[in-house]
Amino acid sequence: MSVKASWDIFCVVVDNYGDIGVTWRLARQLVAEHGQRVRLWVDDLNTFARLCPGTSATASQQWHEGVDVRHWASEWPGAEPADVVIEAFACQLPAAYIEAMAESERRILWLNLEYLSAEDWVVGCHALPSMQPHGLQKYFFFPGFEQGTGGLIREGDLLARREAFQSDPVLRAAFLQSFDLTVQSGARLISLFAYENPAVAEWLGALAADARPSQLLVPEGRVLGDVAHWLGLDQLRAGDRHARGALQIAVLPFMTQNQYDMLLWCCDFNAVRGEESFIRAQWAGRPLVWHIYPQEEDAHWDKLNAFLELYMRDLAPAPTAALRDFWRAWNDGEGSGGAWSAMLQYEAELNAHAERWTHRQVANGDLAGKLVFFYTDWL
Ligand code: TRH
Repeated sequence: MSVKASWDIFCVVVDNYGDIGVTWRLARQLVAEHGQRVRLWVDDLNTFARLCPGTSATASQQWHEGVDVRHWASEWPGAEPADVVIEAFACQLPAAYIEAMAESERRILWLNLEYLSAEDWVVGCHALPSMQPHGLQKYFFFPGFEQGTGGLIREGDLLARREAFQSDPVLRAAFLQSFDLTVQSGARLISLFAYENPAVAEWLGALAADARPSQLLVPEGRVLGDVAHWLGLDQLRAGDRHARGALQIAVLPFMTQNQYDMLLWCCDFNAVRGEESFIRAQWAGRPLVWHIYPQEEDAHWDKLNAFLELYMRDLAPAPTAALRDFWRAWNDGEGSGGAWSAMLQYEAELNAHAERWTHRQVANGDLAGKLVFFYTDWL
């Protein structure tokens, strides 16, 4: 049985949506499924408001879905530390807060929630403590894809909701209709969420030239410039529709996290990026490609290859090679058209594999559950 505790989650929005996307989802789940009391400290409420419409960009305190959301202003207002303190992605806690943790008579668990990686050292480093000033200890909590890691964020009812949605064409049609979309008979539905990516143009060319029609759904974001350029346009915005050959393109508004899940569930193939959308696409049980966040000195390639190694462990050699080629082309900008067409030969295997992978990940447990268990065990 889990203890009911108070949690402080600290999030600095470095750029994009991943940092707040992960912490907001985790905060909600700790409240909804584990009955925990959660404060989420966010330094950038404007970015938060994009994910959570209805949010005030100026309020120092507000409640959303049972989470006490605090603006983490540059001047620290002072606060009694919670029982469990999570600094997300190595953000720096306020010095006064750390002092208050050290002075507290309660035992306070301090965790750094790390970025997601499939590299093999993660299992060895997960949950290790490190000594901090004032005699405090901090534990490094690593999400991951294997037993012995912190798992992935997954809501308890997610798979059931996803399966109900995917098995009911009426739900899919209604969701798409809410964006004024109808699926053309026989068309392949694809979502696209990526950074600026030179691989996009060749890939769009392959889709336009394909015998089977495709409908590409692109929520507003950084990749739109590449799509516009390929179409010969200066810019694109939500609501725009274009067609070239067998390809129809629809630009959608940036949506809520729940809507974005449904978009992923609707599609036959999902192009995702970063960390959070990458995980959500895995829960969709459909083939995907990952535009990994580029890091200095190409460190992201190690992460990408480590994931592919794990993901393809029980996949036959031919689809393995085809998938690897397409992921490489997608991330290094060249050869995406040919690699896409080659990969389509293995569509059936890759579909079945995506579903198998989802269930393998479910068997690893989930991040929020593992955090709560870790705290209960630590007490
Ligand atoms: O926005 P990102 O590129 O975030 C990245 C990564 O997290 C990366 O690891 C980190 O280092 C960097 O930021 C600073 O991609 P990510 O992680 O997929 O986050 C996107 C979030 O946006 C995710 O929660 C899904 C959500 N989303 C919506 O809610 N609506 C939408 O329409 C779309 C396209 C995404």
